[in-house]
Amino acid sequence: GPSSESDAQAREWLAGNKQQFGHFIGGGFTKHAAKSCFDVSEPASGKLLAKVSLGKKADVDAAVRAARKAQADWAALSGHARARKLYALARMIQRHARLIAVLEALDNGKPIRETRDIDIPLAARHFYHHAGWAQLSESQFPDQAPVGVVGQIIPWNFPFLMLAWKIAPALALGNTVVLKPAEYTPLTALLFAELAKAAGLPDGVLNVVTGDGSTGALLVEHSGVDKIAFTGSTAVGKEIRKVTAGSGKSLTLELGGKSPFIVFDDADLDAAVEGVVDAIWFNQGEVCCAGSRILVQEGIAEDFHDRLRRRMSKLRVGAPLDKSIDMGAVVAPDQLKRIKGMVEAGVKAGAEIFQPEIEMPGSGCFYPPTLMSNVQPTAAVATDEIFGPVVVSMTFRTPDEAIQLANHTRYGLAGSIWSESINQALDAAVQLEAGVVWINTTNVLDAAVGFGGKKESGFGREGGREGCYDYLKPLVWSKLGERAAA
Ligand code: TXE
Repeated sequence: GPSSESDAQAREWLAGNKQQFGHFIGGGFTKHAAKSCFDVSEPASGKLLAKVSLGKKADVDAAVRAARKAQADWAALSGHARARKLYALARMIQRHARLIAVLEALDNGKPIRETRDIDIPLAARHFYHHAGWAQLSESQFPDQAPVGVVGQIIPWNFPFLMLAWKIAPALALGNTVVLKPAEYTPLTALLFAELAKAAGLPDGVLNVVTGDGSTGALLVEHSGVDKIAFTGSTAVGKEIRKVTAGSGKSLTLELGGKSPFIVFDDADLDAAVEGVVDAIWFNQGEVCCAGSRILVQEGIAEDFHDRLRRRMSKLRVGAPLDKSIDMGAVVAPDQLKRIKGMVEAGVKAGAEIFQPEIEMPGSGCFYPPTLMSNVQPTAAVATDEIFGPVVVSMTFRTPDEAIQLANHTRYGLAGSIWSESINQALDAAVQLEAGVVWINTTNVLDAAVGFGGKKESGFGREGGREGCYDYLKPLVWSKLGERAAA
């Protein structure tokens, strides 16, 4: 109907590729590996979208070789010349925004409204922003050189945006890339490779090898890779750190979170309720910096929960291409099972559960918006990342207790504070152990601001000047002073 975005263009692109893909290496697609491939399906319907090749050692070798071959020439370009290529990529994304947005919604299950208004425009912005850094690279980083060949491994929650976060700074500063997208959602990365070629990106500067964790592990172990940039689970991040330790490879990790969402008794409660909607029901809660742990001051807890439950009853869950929905499907049956299991364990451990009586699609990977209150701070639902549309809520009495509870986590990615008192909010903000703290807002990200974690949420920054340094290494160590003294 008229309220649904058309999928015709995306289906046409898939059909044009016979719904079969090889890897993108050295400027072109390799032959589809029919004997070693995996299915990529729509989580909302279970329908097959494409068969995608499972990267083996020979594929990773070929991609790393292509990236190595291209690196010296790419780095030797002037910053201005590289900037022109990044601007071309940004414009290419804008020109094909609708196709990318629809393909992303089909592959991931998230609402078209979000891919159209958030994921894809932010990805374009990331390339524009980093074109600026390329332009300024000689003047801003005169004593730095590119790291070299970078292996980048990304998750499935923001497939296209994470691709932009990884690729844009790497290319801007003269590195070449082998990207390994997540097995659930490799399609927009393959489309991007095709668009990058059309935008005139030199062969080998960007290579995409599809596959699962075994393909990612091959990239991590590869001796021809100078740096690994990983976004994903803390468990895999720890494994990658072990494998790369002592190898000389640079490493940045952006891992999980269990970010606190603190509501003080002087907060604007309706604004805070809207904040929760953004914090945990945006992208079905599959957000590393999701505000998944509400800490609400005792005196207002009942009122706050009442308002929140009323708001939850107005959320709409449905097909990704329906423009009127708030939440789509979670990414895959495995993830749905995982969410269900964690919630059931939480209920067994004594939590109270609220799920609104809203219309839900009859089949597909859908899970309702869920509030769990009366949660013990030590319960698994309170300590472990659920990565779904489930928020837990606990109460506190004093600001000190709020900080203690907030920091009582192995993670440290983000935090959100709601209060009408600037002193109270700032006092709390500086005490939170988190890479980013928002006051009276949440999930605000920008290409110009370094994003990253503390504690088990990882290290390294993406975005802005800080993010640039993670794709550079010192070029010269000047001994001039010493010589002059001698
Ligand atoms: O993540 P994985 P999964 C969390 C979230 C989620 C859970 C499991 O809690 O429920 O992790 O998701 C590649 N060497 N997050 O299993 O496995 C893999 O192919 C190299 C939070 O999907 O970490 C994919 O490309 N690579 C998170 C990527 O790593 C390996 C986003 C992420 O997959 C590998 C995703 C290995 N040994 C999940 N094993 C966030 N912070 O945003 C897997 N991969």
